[in-house]
Amino acid sequence: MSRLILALDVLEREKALEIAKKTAHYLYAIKVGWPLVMNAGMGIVSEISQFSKVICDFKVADIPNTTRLIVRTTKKYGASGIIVHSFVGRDSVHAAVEEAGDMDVFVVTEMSHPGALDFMQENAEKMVKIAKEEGARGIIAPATRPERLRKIRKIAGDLLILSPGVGAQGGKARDAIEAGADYIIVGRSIYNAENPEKKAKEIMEEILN
Ligand code: NUP
Repeated sequence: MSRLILALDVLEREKALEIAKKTAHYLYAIKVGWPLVMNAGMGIVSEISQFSKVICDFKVADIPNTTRLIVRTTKKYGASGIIVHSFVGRDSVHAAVEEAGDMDVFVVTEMSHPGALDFMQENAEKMVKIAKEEGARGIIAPATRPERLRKIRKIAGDLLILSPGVGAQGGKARDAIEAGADYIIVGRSIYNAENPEKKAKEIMEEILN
């Protein structure tokens, strides 16, 4: 099975659907975030859900009640997963997992960009612990820092690790898999490629077991 997740951060509904349909058979899931939803509406989540798993990257960072409302609405549109922040605290992650039911919750730990060193890195292990103890399905950890990924893998137990930062941010897919990622998230390298389908196939093959 594919271990590749496409980050579909394009701004037009038609372009999003075209790339999604052409690449879906090489993917584990399609990740949809604010850039696409703000332009195409939440209906795009339902449309893509017809032929692919959709993970909504909403990086929810709010009080438990608001978190519940966002998670419930995301589920209503047919998403198979949602990404939430954990720096807001255990109660918000708890609310997300409880409200999600059979929808997967993925918790952000240390992010992939340089700014993650300002606050996130020193708290990453606590965030992994919260994800584990609150019953999340997985976590997000950086392909840009394989050594950190390796460390996080050691304490993550059964949690799935989804790893962004490959390609445009400088990380390498194979390195991230070797450091313990279960799935690789790739955006620009695929959707900006001349042939997104071919590129998705290439990366998918690179990270086959
Ligand atoms: O730590 C994170 N880093 C990251 O890049 C957590 C994320 N969710 N992302 C997302 O992954 C980011 O918002 C984008 O949707 C995708 C990476 O895209 P690209 O750098 O491959 O274009």
